[in-house]
Amino acid sequence: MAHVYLGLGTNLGDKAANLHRAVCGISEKIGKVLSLSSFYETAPWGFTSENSFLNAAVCVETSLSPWEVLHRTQEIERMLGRTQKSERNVYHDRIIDIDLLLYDKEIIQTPELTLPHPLMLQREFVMKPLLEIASKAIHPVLGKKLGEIDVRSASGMRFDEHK
Ligand code: PH2
Ligand code: MG
Ligand code: MG
Repeated sequence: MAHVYLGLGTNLGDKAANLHRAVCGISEKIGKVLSLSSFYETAPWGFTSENSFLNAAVCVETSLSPWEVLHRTQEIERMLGRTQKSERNVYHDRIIDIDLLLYDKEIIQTPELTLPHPLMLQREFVMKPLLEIASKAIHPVLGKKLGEIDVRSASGMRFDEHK
């Protein structure tokens, strides 16, 4: 069994309901949800929108591979009505977004999947909920517990420095 941390975000419709539905889908299709963070209202990051976000993080125990987890999260996104995918950091409003943040101590760099999530340390909307449930989880690239990483200085790092 592996532990996978997922980041959830939504900025359309009934956002709390969207997060709850995503957590249900995750427990049905990916594995046992061991922890769920609080829901955080956050300002859109990296694009302009009138719609604020609700963000959360979950820890899931799974027997699936990272790629199977990725495909299942995409299925759940489609099930909840997501149509558009972000491409090359051009973001859109969305019903639900489920991102893989950490999968045990796996370091993976493929066009389809990068783990740990290459932008997680730069994003307060990811780190706030994640630190609530995973301050003792290890960031395998930095070799440190998340709670021991100086997120302020890490957020100044360039994308490819901790890829
Ligand atoms: N997700 C993005 C881009 N910007 N901003 C906030 N506040 N929350 C998000 O989940 C988010 C974002 C890309 O997936
Ligand atoms: Mg995302
Ligand atoms: Mg995504």
